Amino acid sequence: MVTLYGMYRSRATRNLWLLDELALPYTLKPVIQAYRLTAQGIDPLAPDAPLNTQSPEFLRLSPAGAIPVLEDAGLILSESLAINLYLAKKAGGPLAPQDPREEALMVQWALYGATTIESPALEIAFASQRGDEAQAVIDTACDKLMRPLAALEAHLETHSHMVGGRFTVADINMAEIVRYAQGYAPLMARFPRVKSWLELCQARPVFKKMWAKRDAEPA
Ligand SMILES: N[C@@H](CCC(=O)N[C@@H](CS)C(=O)NCC(=O)O)C(=O)O
Repeated sequence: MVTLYGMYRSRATRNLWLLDELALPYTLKPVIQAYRLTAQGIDPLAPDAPLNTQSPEFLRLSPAGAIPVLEDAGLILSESLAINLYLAKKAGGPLAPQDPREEALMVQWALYGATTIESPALEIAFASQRGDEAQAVIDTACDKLMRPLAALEAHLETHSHMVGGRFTVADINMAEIVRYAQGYAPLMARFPRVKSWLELCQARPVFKKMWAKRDAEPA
């Protein structure tokens, strides 16, 4: 059985969503972000602090000090998108690449999402939780997102899904990246195909179940 280290309130959601879609058995070992403990006034290195991204025990597993991390029979894998591509291939089936061409496209979209969309989308997610000065941050992030979201919109004009004409790990990876900007309606309104593809992905029962568990986790 694989072990996933992380929290629902982290990028581990993309792995938890996929694991449940694949019906792969797993253990979720809670590891909280150190900065969240600090924000609660808890020293992440205190002997009684919960296992966190700066705990020596966790850093021995993954020196990058970030969640999620996957452990599978001696394989230690970080990077949430790489974890998902690995899990899909391990399980096989319709969510996995069927051949090297599909795999290449899935890697392409994961890298595109990670390098062009994720950071500005996260800026929107974080800024939306803040106060007055946030609009300037959101506007700058939206500017950065225009080109990559237009590329995604153009792709979805001629494709029902990211790869292979069916729901795959590539949809989960991209949906979980674009989700960070989803709350900013004026941006999403400019990309109607992206918006409806994302909503379709999130209408899946497995996503909804995963999201309910995320909501149940303390903020
Ligand atoms: N590119 C990495 C990013 C991992 C990452 O930054 N994770 C955050 C939580 S979503 C984290 O663990 N931060 C811990 C910290 O900064 O202390 C991935 O996709 O897995």
